[in-house]
Amino acid sequence: MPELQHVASGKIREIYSIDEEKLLLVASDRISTFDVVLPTEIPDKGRVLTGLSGYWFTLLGPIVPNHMLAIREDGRSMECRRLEMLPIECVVRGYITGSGWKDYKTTGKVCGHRLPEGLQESQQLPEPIFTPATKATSGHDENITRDQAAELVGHDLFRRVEEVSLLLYRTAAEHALAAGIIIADTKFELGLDSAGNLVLGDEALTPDSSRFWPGDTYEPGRGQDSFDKQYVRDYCETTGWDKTDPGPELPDDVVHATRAKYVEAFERLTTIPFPAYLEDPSVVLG
Ligand code: Q0T
Repeated sequence: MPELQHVASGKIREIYSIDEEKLLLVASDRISTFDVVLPTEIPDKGRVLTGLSGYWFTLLGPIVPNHMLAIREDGRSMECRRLEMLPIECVVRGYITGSGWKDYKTTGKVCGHRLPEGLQESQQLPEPIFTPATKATSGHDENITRDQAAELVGHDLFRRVEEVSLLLYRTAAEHALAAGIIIADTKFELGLDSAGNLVLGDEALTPDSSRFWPGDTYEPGRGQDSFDKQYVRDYCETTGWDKTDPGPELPDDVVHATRAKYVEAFERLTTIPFPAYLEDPSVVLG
């Protein structure tokens, strides 16, 4: 993207400035596991994630407006409205896993939510919970209480952010479950536009911003297989890698099986053949 000014880098994505009002979000084919970006890319992963985000933005647009303006011909770049991003990560959990499971086991609570006793790892919660986190500049986001989040964004806005996040998650998780995918949890990033409207930004409901589990093998009481990264994790566990940077190169069979899982997630959730997306990315925009 030589003509555009680079604004920010994530592990997987890059942001460029288009003009005063617009940004370009570019999703690479990089993949991370155990928090390390691997030296091997997964072909088309960035296109799958951009297409899925575009699909969800379209489907969920009636719940809350979003920053998407267009998906470019390359299928991996989304033109977006610039927003004033809120200083919290809007995490919703429908199942108890990850840092939520860790916090529950030690305190019986997650972000100030008192949960029933006797939950098993990966169990579905009685209802989804909003579990905000701070945006760590380096390292891991830290869970905060709803009261702390309300102090950070203001109490009135907090109530709207929580309500919108829960409704987005419920709607998407129900859609995904019908397609055989459990969205165990997800992270939204919300912002305000120049008129002060709450707007959904970032990527939404992708396997990089959520935990996707295969529905057919779900079983509480243990950690679940990852829908997208299971072959990568399993391979990495065979190598003796110590989970510090740099990670191992992936063999071709793992790359191809993993690409197929991303494409499968796209096709199950959207019911659009992935080649049709490659031909014309606007197919996800309704
Ligand atoms: C942002 C203004 O996605 C991020 O970093 C990955 C490289 C975090 N981030 C988001 C913004 C957005 C969006 N999305 C927006 N619409 N307007 N800023 C900046 N960093």
